[in-house]
Amino acid sequence: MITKTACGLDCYDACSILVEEGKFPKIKGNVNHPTGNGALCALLNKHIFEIPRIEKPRVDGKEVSMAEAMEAVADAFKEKKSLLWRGSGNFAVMQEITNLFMEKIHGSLTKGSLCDGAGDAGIELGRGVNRSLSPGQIAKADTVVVWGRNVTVTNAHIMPFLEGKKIVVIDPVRTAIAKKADLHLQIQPRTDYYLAIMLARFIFMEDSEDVAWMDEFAPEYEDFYDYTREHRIKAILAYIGVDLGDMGEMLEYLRDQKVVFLVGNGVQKYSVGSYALHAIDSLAATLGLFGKEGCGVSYLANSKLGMKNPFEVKCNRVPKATTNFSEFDTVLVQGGNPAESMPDSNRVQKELEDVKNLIYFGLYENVTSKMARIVIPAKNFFEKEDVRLSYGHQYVEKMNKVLDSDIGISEYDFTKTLFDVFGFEGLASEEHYINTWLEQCQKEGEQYISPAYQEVPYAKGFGEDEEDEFEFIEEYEDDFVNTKRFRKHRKESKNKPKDETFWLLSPKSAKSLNTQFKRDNKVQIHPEEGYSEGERVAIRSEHGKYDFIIKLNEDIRPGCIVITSNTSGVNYLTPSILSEEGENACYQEVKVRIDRVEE
Ligand SMILES: Nc1nc2c(c(=O)[nH]1)N[C@H]1C(S)=C(S)[C@@H](COP(=O)(O)OP(=O)(O)OC[C@H]3O[C@@H](n4cnc5c(=O)[nH]c(N)nc54)[C@H](O)[C@@H]3O)O[C@H]1N2
Ligand SMILES: Nc1nc2c(c(=O)[nH]1)N[C@H]1C(S)=C(S)[C@@H](COP(=O)(O)OP(=O)(O)OC[C@H]3O[C@@H](n4cnc5c(=O)[nH]c(N)nc54)[C@H](O)[C@@H]3O)O[C@H]1N2
Ligand code: SF4
Ligand SMILES: [Mo]
Repeated sequence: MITKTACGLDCYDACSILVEEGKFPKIKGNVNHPTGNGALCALLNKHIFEIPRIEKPRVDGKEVSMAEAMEAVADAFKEKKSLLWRGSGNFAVMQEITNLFMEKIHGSLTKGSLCDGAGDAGIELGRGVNRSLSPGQIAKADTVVVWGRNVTVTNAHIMPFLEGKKIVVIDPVRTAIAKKADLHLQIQPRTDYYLAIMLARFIFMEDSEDVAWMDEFAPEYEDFYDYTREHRIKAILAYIGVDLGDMGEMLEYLRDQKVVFLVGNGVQKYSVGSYALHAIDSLAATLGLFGKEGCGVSYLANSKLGMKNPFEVKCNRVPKATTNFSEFDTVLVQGGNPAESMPDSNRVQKELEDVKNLIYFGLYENVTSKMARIVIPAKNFFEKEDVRLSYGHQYVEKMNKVLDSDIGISEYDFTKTLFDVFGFEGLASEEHYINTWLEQCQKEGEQYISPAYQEVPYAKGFGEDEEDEFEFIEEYEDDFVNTKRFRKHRKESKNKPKDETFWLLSPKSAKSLNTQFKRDNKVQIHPEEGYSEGERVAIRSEHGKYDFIIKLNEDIRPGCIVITSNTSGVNYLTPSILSEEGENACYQEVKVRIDRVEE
């Protein structure tokens, strides 16, 4: 018999999966799914079944039964101050059911994000709500601008929708798609805001703006034009690392045609991340790219838009990216690995050490699980019922339990056990919650679709009720280049031939899902920086230091290094700060130095 489920990993694609039951169940992609092509990625084909699971619960280093471990969890939650810090190791909706218990004990949850929060905030400033642009619409574009998204690695199932299009890539790294693109602007990191503003200014200068559309939907465009003119062309183009020729070429791909900007996480891992998205949206509005077939800006969409969340609770919330764990007696880490995935590992690990009861609820051993007093193995997404929404497309999948396992406990059963021990009332059945999510969806035959889905988003207008105008960006203040730490780097390098600090880029890896699955130990750098393949180096920032092995790569922009997000130690280098909007982590708001290590 063949059963259906969907991939629960935090990924744009949210693939539908077919499972052939039997002694050795076989999994494969669902060819009949609107965005699937029958193939799954290496994470599912290989790594997920190779990595050893945590099989037995532990309390104070000793293996115990699940019942004993859950008793210890319940005792820990009798302390005064408790926090639930949930990661995105499993992206399905039932992860959030533990909120219901936290509300009952007046515990704390987190707000903000490690991931897409800054960009999301920038989109809301312009459009009011962050709607999904369907792959079907992307397929109708003439030009697709892949802007800070490493599509072949993180979003492989979008590739068939890009076939035959003119492709422009904006990325400091010559990624696989950049190599095949019609144009690649290998810009300096953290300059996307400027690039978008410059392009908008040029569009106005050559009268290519869409006046008819803006008169109706974005009437403040004269002010926006004035705003773009406050930006000096020559100095800014030099800062971005492009010239007038590049700009001219780029305009060829934007002018008088259907354009989609496929924007990823890369542009917004900064304090000013929201401005990058707001500026890109403002450029799109100048070109009249909203509310039309084959046009738009696609970012990680708000997958819960239009849905009533049964796990929405009123709790105190602390910022996720800068959580002070030591303020709590009990911390439940669920589906995450903050000791490695959060910025500023030195600070985070010290804080976690000070927590009296650190509970790790997850699948795999990692730095967080090793530090925990109580370890609860979870069931993986094949072993429980759930619902998968997607930030990359509009389709919603029911996730069925397709494998049996003696290992672990589901989030529903974990919550139910705690409700029972504490004598709390009001937890409905698992089926009730699953149905609550599914019943809100639109349906096309058997296929569930997000209730907020619109074939052509923003056709009537902006905001939740589609009655608002588009709001252009009108301010940008950037302290980073004027801060002490930045000046210090420049001063130190004054007497040397060149600036010896590097931008630290930490994109995703094809072999991992953040810190799940294969880990790495490399730093990638352009050969002209003078290091040798295999050489061990110490990389340091003002936040910490860690050793990595050099891997030469001509595709990296000089002045930058790449350490993928699955690399042990990368977050010793990153800062505990929040983005100006969206309370997001700022993994790339840092410059680093490289020291050779004598061996
Ligand atoms: N330097 C740098 N760091 C980054 C980033 C970056 O770009 N640069 N990216 C950031 C981003 S975008 C994200 S989203 C975060 C992700 O960071 P986290 O949310 O901390 O995710 P992971 O590190 O992948 O850890 C996920 C854990 O979830 C557990 N897990 C998996 N499935 C289940 C389940 O069904 N139930 C339970 N209970 N547990 C489960 C696994 O054991 C795994 O250890 O990392 C961030 N970290
Ligand atoms: N295989 C795999 N797939 C994944 C994940 C994974 O870990 N592994 N993680 C999932 C998660 S949690 C997320 S959030 C998504 C994110 O997936 P993406 O949106 O693709 O984000 P990243 O991989 O972080 O970075 C994307 C690109 O941005 C570029 N970049 C870096 N800095 C800048 C900049 O300043 N400007 C511009 N224009 N580009 C820049 C990088 O070089 C990189 O090519 O992927 C998901 N999919
Ligand atoms: S990780 Fe992404 S591409 Fe791979 S199977 Fe899951 S949803 Fe599909
Ligand atoms: Mo993410």
